Amino acid sequence: MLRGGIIGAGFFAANHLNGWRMVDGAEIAALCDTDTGRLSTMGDQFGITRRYTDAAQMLAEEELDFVDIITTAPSHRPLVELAASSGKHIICQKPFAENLTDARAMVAAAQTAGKTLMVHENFRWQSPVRTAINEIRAGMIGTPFFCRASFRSGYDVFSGQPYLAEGERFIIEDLGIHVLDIVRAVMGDVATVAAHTNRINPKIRGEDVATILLSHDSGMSSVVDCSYATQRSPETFPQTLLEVDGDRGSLYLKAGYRLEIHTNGEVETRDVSPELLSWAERPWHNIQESVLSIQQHFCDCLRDGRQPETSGTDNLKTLTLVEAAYLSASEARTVETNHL
Ligand code: NAD
Ligand code: 89V
Repeated sequence: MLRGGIIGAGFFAANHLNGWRMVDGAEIAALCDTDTGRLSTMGDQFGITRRYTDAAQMLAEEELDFVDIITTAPSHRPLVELAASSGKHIICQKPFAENLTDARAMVAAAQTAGKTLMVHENFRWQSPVRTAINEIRAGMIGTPFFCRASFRSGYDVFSGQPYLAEGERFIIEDLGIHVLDIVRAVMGDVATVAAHTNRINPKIRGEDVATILLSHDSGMSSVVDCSYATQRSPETFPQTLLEVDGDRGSLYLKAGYRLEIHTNGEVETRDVSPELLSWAERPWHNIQESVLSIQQHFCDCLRDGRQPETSGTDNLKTLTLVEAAYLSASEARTVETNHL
């Protein structure tokens, strides 16, 4: 049984703790947060008695195989470097880092330590999205030549995560990052990025609308469009909708978790709704189920000696798309990813 320590007991941490309870092959032995109130609330809720306000002390005193970092981005680099130098395997929440320099240093730290580093980039593990990815990878629609990945919502994310309203960057860094990662999983790596952004909600600092055109290494193209300023009924938060054209058919992940595969003049329709786990609640159940799936993937990879799909090294490519999108939007030009 792998023994893990959690760093960060804030808004999203309960989902990780609930997930870990269901993972085969791991348990959480200790919890750390600099905020004593959050530490005791979360520790009591999940019956974790080994509690720390200092991550270095937790790593020194506990016999841990891995750490699960659930803090916001500014603390990721020091915590990943600390965990790597303490000889632990690492999971780090997205956004992996505030910039590519930090992210590359974090990957290097884990490599030097010989430890596995996975970014908790969970949207490609949402079961509806995963079904779509698997069907495409299995060749159901042939070779894909176009993908549109769309996330448009008016859901109030700021009440649970007030920091999202405060940063200079918002939707691309927090949400677009997930959608860009899904597109990488479907269409492969990206050569150029052209983005346009807007801020519609006057109460926040960053951009809440982004439209991004990607040109892939394969020569094919994708569009990522995301918005937290869209009033729609029914509200689709937190669904990513997909439209993928291939040379032998097309695939649609539509609102309400409806998957359609169009081939040979026929349409196959499936309900691919995520499971409502016992501890989950709508509409977050889609995300909550994916937390468990990516945690299980991490344990399976450690057991089998494989790299996780969203390893630190892999995630550098997703983070590069985020940086490229901001650069493109600010300078109104197309950005080549290999120049970043
Ligand atoms: P939060 O601010 O509510 O919680 C973070 C906690 O970390 C706080 O309690 C804070 O005191 C603690 N902390 C910060 N630095 C620390 C340190 N050095 N040592 C110990 N504790 C420290 O944030 P959140 O909303 O829980 O988000 C955490 C991360 O999860 C963010 O990066 C966010 O983007 C990500 N997130 C991911 C998803 C997803 O689906 N993947 C969903 C929501 C949030
Ligand atoms: O998944 C996330 O990273 C969340 C949210 C869905 C609200 O964007 O921050």
